[in-house]
Amino acid sequence: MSDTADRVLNEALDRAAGALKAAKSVAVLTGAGVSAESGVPTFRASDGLWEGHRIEDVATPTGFRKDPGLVWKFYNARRANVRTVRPNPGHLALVKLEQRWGDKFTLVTQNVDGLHRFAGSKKVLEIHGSLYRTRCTGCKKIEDRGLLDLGDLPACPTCTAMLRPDIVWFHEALPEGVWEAAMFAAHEADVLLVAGTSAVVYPAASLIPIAKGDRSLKPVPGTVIEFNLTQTEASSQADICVFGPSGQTLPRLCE
Ligand code: BV8
Ligand code: ZN
Repeated sequence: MSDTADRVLNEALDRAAGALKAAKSVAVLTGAGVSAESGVPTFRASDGLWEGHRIEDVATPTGFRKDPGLVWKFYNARRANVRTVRPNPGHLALVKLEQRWGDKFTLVTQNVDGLHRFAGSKKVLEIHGSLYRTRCTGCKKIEDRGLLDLGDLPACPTCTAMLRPDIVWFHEALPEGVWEAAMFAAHEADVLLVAGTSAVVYPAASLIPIAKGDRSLKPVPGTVIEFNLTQTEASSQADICVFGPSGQTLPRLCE
């Protein structure tokens, strides 16, 4: 990395460490980028997950109704990929930060790969669901099924109706309670770390203005610190932007 880039990075990290030092409560919003260095493909990069599959076909209720076999093929492939990956130093750094702030630390993730839990994070709000869980289209039972291949049309062991991944698809509401907890954490946060997300998906991305107090009475606006490789929709709202791979930049906060 050039001297200038190095200096800019170190300055941003010093400012981020300073903001964190003064913070009584911290919230984090992560996206696919924090799992990229573990080998989990992101969504909107050139080799993104959506390549070869239109969102409508694999990540909407209509797509599932139309061709549940295709949707299960897509999700079984992602479950197979996640079986082979491990948390990276970015996930582990967030575990350390949680240990420092205890119950004043809330990790909100858009990721469904379970890597934050695998790394040891305790309080993880999975606002888009989880690859590990299935939900029955009949009796609505939600079960943790691990990552085994469930075949292309798995049936509910209780009522034999078709199972679906317990994932929030587009045009679906986020899980009751989980989303409210995420909004509360962002509202209460003195610092919101936004790591590895393009910040284009809503309502997840609205945690950023909520943390800043843009739309509600928040005594002191929260400080938003972005960790990404490049500029995103979050960058213009961030107080500090730390550009670099999160597997290298997040651990610097724990030094
Ligand atoms: C809903 C599950 C209503 C699938 C996903 C305004 C308000 C509310 C809704 C909307 C709105 N505007 C539009 C909408 C509709 C829609 C939406 O947001 N559309 C977008 C595309 C415009 N939202 C919805 O439909 C939501 N539901 O609104 O319901 C409702 C309400 C009540 C009752 C009924 C209905 C549901 C959204 C959830 C969709 N499901 N996932 C699955 O995972 O299989 S979203 C999907 O995108 C993933 O969850 C993913 O996590 C998420 C966001 O993507 P990112 O994580 O950011 O990944 P991406 O590839 O985009 O970016 C990666 C970033 O990492 C990049 O910036 C890259 O630079 C960076 N990076 C890469 N490597 C590294 C790195 N950074 C650091 N280090 C690295 N090494
Ligand atoms: Zn059932």
